[in-house]
Amino acid sequence: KRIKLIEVRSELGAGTRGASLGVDALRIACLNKGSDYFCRFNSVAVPDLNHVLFDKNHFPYAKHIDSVYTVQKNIANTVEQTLRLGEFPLVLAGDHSNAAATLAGIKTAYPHKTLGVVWIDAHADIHSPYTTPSGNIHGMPIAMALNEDNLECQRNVPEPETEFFWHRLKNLGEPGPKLSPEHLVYVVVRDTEHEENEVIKRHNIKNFGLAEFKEKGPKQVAREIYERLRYCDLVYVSFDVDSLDSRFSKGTGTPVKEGLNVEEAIALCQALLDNDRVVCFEMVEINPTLDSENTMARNAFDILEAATDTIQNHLHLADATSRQSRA
Ligand code: DIR
Ligand code: MN
Ligand code: MN
Ligand code: MN
Repeated sequence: KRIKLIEVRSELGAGTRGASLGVDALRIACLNKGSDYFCRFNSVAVPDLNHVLFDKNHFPYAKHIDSVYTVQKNIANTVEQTLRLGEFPLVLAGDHSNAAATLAGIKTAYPHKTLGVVWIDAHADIHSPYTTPSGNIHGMPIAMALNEDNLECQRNVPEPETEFFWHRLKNLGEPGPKLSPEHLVYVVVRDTEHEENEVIKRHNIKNFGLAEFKEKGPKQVAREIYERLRYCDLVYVSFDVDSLDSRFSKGTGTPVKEGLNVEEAIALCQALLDNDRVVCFEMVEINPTLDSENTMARNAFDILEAATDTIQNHLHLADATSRQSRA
């Protein structure tokens, strides 16, 4: 079984421009560190529609949602095909809205399996067009996956065209929810709005906050996450680089203080990815236009490389075991 890199340069869902350059910033960090990382894996690029950022935005409560929908269909198909070919999709994406499509692709490849999600992020990304304060779709992928409008906390009245595309996005791939709330675990979420807090409370979604993370350490946190996800057949780990403390993540659209340091992020990813049920890993929101010396991407690349090593060791072990049982 091999890793396949899926590169998604869409930044339509972000509020700040530049996340489309994140994948290439990682590639430059790789070259400058003298690593052969990007030579070791096959990669495929999903088309982006970033040119529409120069057009008028017609959807104030879900900016460029028509184009986001087109991009997401392609991502979901690519992830699904990668899994069907027996490869491990490792997604490197611009803004985090794309993660909803990754999830839809996994669910389409495995419609009868129960999916668990580990969301490592400063943000809960659980807004809908009815609650968003910004209209930025990167704040909405978890709501898409849960099929959650959170009308209890409605503050916007989106126009019918927005509702049309929102409905389509929630039903991407297999119609209906891709995920149930008890199979979602947040790590270091710390910058949420009132509407998000309400829906998190209503569904009783667990967040391992920074204090709990520091107290327990990455290994114990990973153990407790897998204890919570024990009924899930498959696990998907999504890593937003703003989970890092803003001292190490200046080059992201919405940095937040009091987050992980690079060593903690590496240890957490290693502990989580050292597991047979993980079917996909993703890294998002690197924006090299916001820092100097490519610091964000250099930090992110160290995490990516460590995470990938863990995944690869695991895939090799699984291959060896299946060879043994065939023999
Ligand atoms: C905020 C920020 N909750 C919003 N979200 C971010 O605009 O919806 N998500 N930055 O990554
Ligand atoms: Mn338009
Ligand atoms: Mn995010
Ligand atoms: Mn975030």
